Amino acid sequence: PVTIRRQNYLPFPYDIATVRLEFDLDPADTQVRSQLEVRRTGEGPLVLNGEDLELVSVQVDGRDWAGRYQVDGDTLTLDGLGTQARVEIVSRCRPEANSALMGLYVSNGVFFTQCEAEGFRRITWFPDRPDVMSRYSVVLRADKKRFPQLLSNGNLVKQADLADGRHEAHWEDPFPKPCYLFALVAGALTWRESRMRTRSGREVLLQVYSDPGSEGKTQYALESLERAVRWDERRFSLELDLDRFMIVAARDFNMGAMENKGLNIFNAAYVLADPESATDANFSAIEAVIGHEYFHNWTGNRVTCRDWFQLSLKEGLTVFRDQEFTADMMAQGLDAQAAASARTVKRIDDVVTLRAAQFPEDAGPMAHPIRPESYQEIGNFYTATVYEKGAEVIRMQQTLLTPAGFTRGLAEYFRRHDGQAVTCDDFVAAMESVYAQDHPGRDLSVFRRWYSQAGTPRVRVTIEHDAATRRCTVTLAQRCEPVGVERLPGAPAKQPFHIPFAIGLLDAQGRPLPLKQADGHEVRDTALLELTTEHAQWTFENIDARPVPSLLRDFSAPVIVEYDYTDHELALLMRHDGNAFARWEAGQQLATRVILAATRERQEGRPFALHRDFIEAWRSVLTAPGLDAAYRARALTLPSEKTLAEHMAKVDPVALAAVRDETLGALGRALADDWRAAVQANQTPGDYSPDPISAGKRALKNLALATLMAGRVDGATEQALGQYDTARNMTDRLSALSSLVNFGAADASARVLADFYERWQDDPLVVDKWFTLQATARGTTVQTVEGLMTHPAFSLRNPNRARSLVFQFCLNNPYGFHRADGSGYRYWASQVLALDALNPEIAARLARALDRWVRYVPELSEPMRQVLQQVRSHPGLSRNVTEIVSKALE
Ligand code: HT7
Ligand code: ZN
Repeated sequence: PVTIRRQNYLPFPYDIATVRLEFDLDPADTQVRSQLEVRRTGEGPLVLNGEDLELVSVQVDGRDWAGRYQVDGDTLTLDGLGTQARVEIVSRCRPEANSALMGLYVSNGVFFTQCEAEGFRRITWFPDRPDVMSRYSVVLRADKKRFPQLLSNGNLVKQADLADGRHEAHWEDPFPKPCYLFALVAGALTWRESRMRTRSGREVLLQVYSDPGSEGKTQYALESLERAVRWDERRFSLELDLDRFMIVAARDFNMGAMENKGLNIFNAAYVLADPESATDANFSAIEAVIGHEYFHNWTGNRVTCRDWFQLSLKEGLTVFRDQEFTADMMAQGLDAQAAASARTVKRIDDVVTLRAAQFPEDAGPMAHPIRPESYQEIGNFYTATVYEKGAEVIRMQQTLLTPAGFTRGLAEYFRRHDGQAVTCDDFVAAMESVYAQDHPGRDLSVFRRWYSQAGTPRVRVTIEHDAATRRCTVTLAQRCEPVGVERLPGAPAKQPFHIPFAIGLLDAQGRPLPLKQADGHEVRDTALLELTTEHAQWTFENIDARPVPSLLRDFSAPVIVEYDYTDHELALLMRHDGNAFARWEAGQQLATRVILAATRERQEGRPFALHRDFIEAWRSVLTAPGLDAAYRARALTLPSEKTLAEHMAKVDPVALAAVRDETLGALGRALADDWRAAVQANQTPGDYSPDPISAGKRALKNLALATLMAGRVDGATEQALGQYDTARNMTDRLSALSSLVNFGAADASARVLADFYERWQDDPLVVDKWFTLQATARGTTVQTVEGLMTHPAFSLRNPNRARSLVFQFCLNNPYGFHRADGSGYRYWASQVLALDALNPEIAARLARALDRWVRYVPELSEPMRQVLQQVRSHPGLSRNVTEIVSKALE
């Protein structure tokens, strides 16, 4: 496979000012006529990309160009062009046969496109790269009965009926864009719409399209879009620049959604919701993803990426923006204390995701900087690193500049680059211009290393206290092991990062100490230490006794902190830390310590016992006054197996999962009365609302129910069955079902599972939940999953369905997947290969399940290695999967 390198970037030697596309849509055989206005700006022939296309004709300035063009694999090369030329290409493609869901495809009888990253080349021949920006006009023609709605980017300028029952629509997008933002949708769709006035007074039309019959489920999506439009105006003074903004839900979609200019295409899972069929988590994901795609209109579309190495320019920044949007929406309308807690809850959720998905990636064979240096298949680089770590890198810039400074920096970025395709470095330069103004003599040169170096830095903290001088010295020392290609001979040595490290100090009673530095600089209770070298020291004055440090408050940098707390200190922080994030963190650290110690004991054959102090620490959180339910639920949730595994020298996933379950069960039994009280105190009678307070109550109540079930506590099964039967929203129904399936008796569990399917079999998004529950259930084996694959509702071709069963089993069922007989791994190999024949992008995501095989105990790592090798040697393997398994085996 060919490796593409960032350093080899060259500008495209032609401008393409306008693109006119005419589609004669037919599911079996679609014809595309493309007219390009081309102007030479550099050297060489015009080289266009195309994949799976049948070339019909090539003309230049109205003349047949036969003999002066060549097709070589996936490129079309045109020679002999003058300085200016009109190139016209006619080609054909087969949307119905497109199971990869890249380019033009048909889902549930509707035409959709997906062009990012390199899907436009499956629609027509074109320089398929983000730095070629053009104005598009599009004509769509199709049978009017089967495809009554014909949608594309921009404004609808003409519609007409044609002969033979066909009709056409003409669309013009006033904004130049790269081809990855092109979109069309054609089919029979229903829609919901609203009009709003932007803050400069323009009226805009907002529309959400979906399958006929689903119109009752699009209200939350439309309201979320309205909230997103308002938020971007308020927070960053960014206004919707179009007259019409459309969202369309697709049943078959490779990712979450796509930000095509004015015509966002969404996985239906992030559009459709009502209280009966969608959970609190679904509602919150809908708002977040709608926000995310809408925010791309400025961060991604108005200013786009020069090349795909810069992907985090738009993705990291837009994830940061959607995180801020969600935090603001959660805090909206609450008093100051509740608002602060709601923001902390959001921060905790984001950090949990980062630690579970990105930290392992950053330590494994696919480790890459947020701006990768090379790739074989760009589809493999839509990663937690580019997205989630990318967002952390933006957040650190906001921390260093302050929110007001960051807003000025973003305005400067748009002032410099609106309408351009730029690099991550251009973004940092705009931020740096503000940073340097506000901090004379300083710059972001060390900070830029976050873009070029991979791996999670570790920061070791040392505290020294001198009773005589009443001084406390804090030393921070950072290190970051080389990862991925950084380990290869000749790779440059790793340099220190610029780490904003927020810290507080508590006295022995847990009271915050005012932080006065030796240079006279005084802050109330949190100091932001900027570590830019391997190690550095800060001294605080007027401190009587050795304090307890509260470290990396609000997770001010994506690093791992090393500090040897005593159990007593962690318990103190859990009770008293004024920083709610650090308070949560203390509980997680204590739980991690307890579960890891018990796992070691189990491996040594000793019986499980949960220490009294830990139970009391958990009781204190469960019963402490003044904590809201959402926060309490997070603070009482044990760290996930994925996070715990990162702390083990060699991972024994079954032992770990068993000990985590036993810990949960022991907490259920020891604190049964308190959990029962939590169930009673957090009922949400009345009409369902997904607001964060109600969702928080449901989260705590359902955690309590699951914990009681895990502890096999008297009355828990009846409680769960009662909740399942009487629930008036999907959150409560599914939580009860999940507790029963995971911890209940087999007959009760089978009965409710059958009942659930019976009720919801006509709703694909709920059927996905039904498959997921079974895929992840304790007790599920490969045989169970293979049985479910023969269910009439199962199809590997639909990514949501494949994710709900196959992915969930391989990624989130430690007991079933990691069986010592290797059956889980053989199943993984068979599914990677089956998916690869249909949809390489999805197959490559499944392939990553064994990324970190070397981290497992030898009884598991060896069979993992064998199946990885088997997949790698499979003839005809896609570039996508080849890259993943080859890197895993390197
Ligand atoms: N920017 C979008 C990326 C995307 C995508 C990439 C590869 C294959 C299919 C895809 N669908 C969407 C999503 C986003 O981050 O907003
Ligand atoms: Zn995005």
